[in-house]
Amino acid sequence: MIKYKVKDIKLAELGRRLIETEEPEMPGLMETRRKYGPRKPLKGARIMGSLHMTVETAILIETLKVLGADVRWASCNIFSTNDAAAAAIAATGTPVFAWKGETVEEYWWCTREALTWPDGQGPDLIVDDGGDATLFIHKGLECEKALKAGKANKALKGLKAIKALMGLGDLSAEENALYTEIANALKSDPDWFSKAAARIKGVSEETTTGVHRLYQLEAKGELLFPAVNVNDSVTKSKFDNIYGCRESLIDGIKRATDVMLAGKNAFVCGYGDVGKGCAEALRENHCRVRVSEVDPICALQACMAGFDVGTVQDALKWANLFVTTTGNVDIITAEDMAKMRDQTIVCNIGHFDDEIQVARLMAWPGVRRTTIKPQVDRFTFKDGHSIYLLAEGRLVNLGCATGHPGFVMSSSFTNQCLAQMLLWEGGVKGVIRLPKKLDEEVARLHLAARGAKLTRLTKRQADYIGVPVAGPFKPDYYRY
Ligand code: NAD
Ligand code: RBV
Repeated sequence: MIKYKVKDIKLAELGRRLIETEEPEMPGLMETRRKYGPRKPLKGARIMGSLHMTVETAILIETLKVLGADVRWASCNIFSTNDAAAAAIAATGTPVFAWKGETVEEYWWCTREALTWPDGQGPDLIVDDGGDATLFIHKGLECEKALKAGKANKALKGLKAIKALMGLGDLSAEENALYTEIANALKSDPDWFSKAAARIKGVSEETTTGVHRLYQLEAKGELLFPAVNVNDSVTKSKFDNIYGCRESLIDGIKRATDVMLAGKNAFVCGYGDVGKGCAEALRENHCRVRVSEVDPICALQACMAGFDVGTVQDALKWANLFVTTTGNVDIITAEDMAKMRDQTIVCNIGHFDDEIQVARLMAWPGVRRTTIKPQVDRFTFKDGHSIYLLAEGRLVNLGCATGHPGFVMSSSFTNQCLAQMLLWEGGVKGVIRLPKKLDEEVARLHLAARGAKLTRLTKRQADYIGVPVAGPFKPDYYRY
C-alpha cells in the first residue's frame, strides 16, 4: 500500500510557504484550532476527504488533525489540485492522493485509495464535495449485493460481472472508471462496502450539487448514513457561492485567456447564488451582462439587479463569453457552440462537467481541437469560426485558477469542522443543517479580521423583536 501519490513531493516547501501565507486569511479555522484543539473532539475519527486539494483545503486538513482526526484525502476534481499544497500535506505524513491533471481512471483510483486505511477498512466520516465519495459507497454496496445475490454467471468476474448483474449498458469513460474501482474494492474484500457503510457515522457535504444528491437518496429511502448539509449554512452558500465566485471566476478566465473583459458581451446561465456572484463580477469588469433563468423568482431578481434576462439561443450571435452556473445538464449544446460568434469563450463554474456538451463538441463533424495550454482548448468548426473551451467544461475557477480565496473558504470550512464534530458526537439522523447559532458563530469569527464592530441588543430591544440578546437573531425561515 503506498503512503501518498502527488505530482512531486519536492514541492512541499513551496506548499508550506503558501499555507503559511494563507493561514491569517482563514481566521475561522485558526480560531477553531484554538478553541476546540485542546479537547481533541475528533480523536479516534478516521476522516476521508473528497474535496479540491487546494491551499485552503490543506488548512482545513490540518485543522481536522489539530482536532484529533486521522485524515486521508483525494481531490473531487481532476484539474483542481494545487500540487504544492498536496505535496506539503503528504510531507507531513497525511496520505494525499491528488495531482492536477488526473485522468478519470486515476481520479477514481485516488478516491478509493483515500477511502482505504492501511488495515483495509474504510473511514468513520467523510468530507464530500459533490458527493463522489458518498456515491462510491452507495453504488459499491449495490454492486456488492448484486454479486452476492448469486445470480452471477460464474464465468463472469469483476467489472464484467457487475455490468451484467447491474444491467449496465454502455458506460461513459467516467462511469467505467467508477465501476472498475468498485470491482477492485470487491476483489480485495467481497464485503468491503457493507463493512464500510456500517462503519461510516456520517458525511458533511460542501456543495449545492452534492446536497441535491443527498436529498434524492434520502427521499428514496436509500441514504446509508446521516449527513450534514454544509452548503445551506448561510455562512456557506450566501458567502462562498456568491462572493467566492465573484472573485475566482474572473481569476480563472484571466489566467486562462488574458483577455480584456471590458466592453465584452457576457452571458451567465443561471442566476442562483453562483450566478449572482458571476454576473456581478463580470459587470464590475465592465462587461455587458445578460443572464438566463428557468425560475421566475431568480429571473425577477436579475431584472431588479439591472441585468437583461434572455435565452442562450437568442444570445448566440451576441455573446463573446458564456459561463454556466446552473448545476444542471445540457445548458450549452454542441449545436449552440456551432452557431456561436468567432472567438467566443465558453466555460462552466458549476460542480460537474455536464452543463456544456463537451463530448458532443469533441465528436462534432469537422471540428478541430487545438490545445493552447493545459485546460485551454480552441475548437475550430468547418465554417472557420472558433470557440475557446476552458478546463474541458469543468469548474473554471479551480481548473484554470486556484479556487476561492482563503477568507471565504474559512467560512465554508469552519462549517465543515463543526459538522464533522456534530457527526462524530452521534445522534444526527437523515440530512440536517447546522443550527443557526453555529452559523452565526462562524460569521462572528470573521468580523474582527475585517474591522467590523457588532452592535449589542439591549434587553428591551431583544424583547421587542422577540430574540435572545445573544442570538440567534433570525428565525429559520429568514432568507438573508
Ligand atoms: P442554485 O440552485 O442557487 O442556482 C442554480 C440556478 O440555476 C437556479 O436558480 C436554477 O433555477 C437555475 N437553472 C437551472 N436550470 C437552468 C436552465 N436550464 N437554464 C437557466 N437556469 C437554470 O445553485 P448554486 O448554489 O448557485 O450552485 C450552482 C452550481 O455551482 C452547483 O453545481 C454548485 O455545486 C456549484 N458551485 C460551484 C462553486 C465553485 O467554486 N466553482 C461554488 C459553489 C457552488
Ligand atoms: N471551493 N473550494 C475552493 N479554494 O479550495 N474554492 C471553491 C478552494 C469549493 C466551493 O465550496 C464549492 O462549493 C465547491 O468548491 C464546488 O466543487
